[in-house]
Amino acid sequence: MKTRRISWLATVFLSTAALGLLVAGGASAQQKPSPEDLKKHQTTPGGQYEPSLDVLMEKEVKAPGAVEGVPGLTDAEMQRANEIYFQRCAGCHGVLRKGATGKPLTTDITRERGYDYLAAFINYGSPAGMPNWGTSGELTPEDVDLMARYLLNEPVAPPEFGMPEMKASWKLLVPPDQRPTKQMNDLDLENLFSVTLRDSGEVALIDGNTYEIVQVIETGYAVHISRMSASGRYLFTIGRDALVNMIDLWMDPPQTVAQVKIGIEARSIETSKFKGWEDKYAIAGAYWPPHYVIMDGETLEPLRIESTRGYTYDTGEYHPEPRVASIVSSHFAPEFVVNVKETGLVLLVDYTDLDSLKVTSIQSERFLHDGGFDASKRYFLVAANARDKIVVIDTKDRELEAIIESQGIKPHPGRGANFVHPKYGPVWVTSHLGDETISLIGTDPENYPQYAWKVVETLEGQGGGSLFVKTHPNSTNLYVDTALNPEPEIASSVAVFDINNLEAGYKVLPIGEWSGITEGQRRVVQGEFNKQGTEIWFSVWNAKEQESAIVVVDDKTLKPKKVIKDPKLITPTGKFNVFNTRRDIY
Ligand code: DHE
Repeated sequence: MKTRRISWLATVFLSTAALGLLVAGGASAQQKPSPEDLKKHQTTPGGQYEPSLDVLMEKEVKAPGAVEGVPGLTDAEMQRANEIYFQRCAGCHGVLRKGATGKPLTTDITRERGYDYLAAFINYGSPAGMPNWGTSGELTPEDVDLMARYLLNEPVAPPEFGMPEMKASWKLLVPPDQRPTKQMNDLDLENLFSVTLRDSGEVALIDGNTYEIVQVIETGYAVHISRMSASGRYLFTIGRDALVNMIDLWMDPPQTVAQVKIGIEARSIETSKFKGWEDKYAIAGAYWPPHYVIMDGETLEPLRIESTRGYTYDTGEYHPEPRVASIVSSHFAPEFVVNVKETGLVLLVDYTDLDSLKVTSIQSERFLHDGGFDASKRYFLVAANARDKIVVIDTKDRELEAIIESQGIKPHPGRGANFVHPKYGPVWVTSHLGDETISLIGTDPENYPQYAWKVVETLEGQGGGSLFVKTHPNSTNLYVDTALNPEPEIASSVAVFDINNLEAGYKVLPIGEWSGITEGQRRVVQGEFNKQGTEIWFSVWNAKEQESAIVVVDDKTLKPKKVIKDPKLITPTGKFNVFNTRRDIY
């Protein structure tokens, strides 16, 4: 069953605390920790949200050669262990097992620790962040045994994917000279929504006025995000399998005009937006291989690949696989802002001359993930989530502006939310995966210098497991989802704050209940406003074979206005309104 794939591997593997717990006082490595200690080992929502390398996990592998003193694996065991590793472990410990947010698991380390130690660790986890895979029931005792043996063998290096492979995958389905010269359909394109149908490998284009599904378009697997060209004509999607689709919204009906695969695992896509460079280029970032690729904005022809392999900003250690996380397009310079997770570098990639690429590399903080602009679109705020920090980049002066403690555990803003606070002026908001904190950060150094780049206020939300916050310039509400909260009621509802009366706390909108769906987990995720800012859409995200829906909420009355249901609406997750996405309004 291919349902939601959120890996449960977390941070530190060989922590001293856990080592002490397992071997202290000569206790056997497999000795069961006390019930008190076991509680500390349980995984939190913050620890659950780690990359799952779904494409690499399906790669065919063979049993490793025999090594003296190391337990062997059959071909079938190797295949199964590799799947588990890429789904649950690689997000933290790295594709090559050389460490990322988690510690390295190379054979020099694992063989020294030995089978018993590894099996106990996988079974019980550690209070420092390693999930309790065995005792939580996520892995069977057989799987725990298998993974301990797998880790004693050499890792399998996944294939590289360079220009020859990209070029071979590139399909120009409708060349620019065969495309329409004006909009051929009568859709209100600015109020169209591109909705990820995660597990069916499609996006649905939904009319924001009539709520009708206009078109379902085949894409890569589990599209992560949709982004718009500056002109608003082309829609770009990126699948987890790194397949980029370029959809021409002027065609009747809208359809894919070009495709290219830019790697093996990917999450981000963006287009050039600076004046004079509109629609000229697209850029996509990959998790594997670790690189970004600049493409022609009309054809998707890959033009330039740049590797992100290199040195961590702080310790200067070589990192073989720094993943590309979020990418945004500067409005103040002809540059892309590329966030590299493991090295903690923010790259300002100047796209004016692709032959002599100029890249400004800003040292910031490690494990950069998602983020968005402030309301002026000058400052880009991005979560360094494993360090509980928000990094602020000034895209006008092209430098680091600030690094702020987010005041909660594991900030996860999506693109964040901007509003004018009655006391602190313009603020940008993030919620957190690890706890209920919602942090408001002052973003106007000119008019409110005393509040700029400070957490000026924190709100208490429904709980941890929050992924996305949202508001709109025409709204006075701030919406906070809690899609990954372990409590079904919290995961299927949304908290809404009145921006002009934040002290009053939040109201709960029971979106899952409003959807009328009674089966499944009903995770309610990612609010997205319509163009006018009068209604907000939430996905009710169920497993693939269960019913899902989109619930449209009236922003004034906070009542449900429409429930969009359709057999084609399979596992809807992210929704991207053309106008808001194109203008970076959130
Ligand atoms: Fe996302 C944004 C990575 C899991 C839905 N997600 C992003 C971005 C990154 C990212 C780097 C920012 C892209 C940009 O702005 O250029 N996401 C990851 C992961 O590594 C992670 C933790 C695990 C994984 O294996 O992918 C992960 N993400 C998820 C989910 O489980 C979600 C809920 C459903 C899914 O598709 O798997 C999910 N991520 C989203 C959405 C956005 C996003 C909807 C864009 C939100 C927005 O409003 O901009």
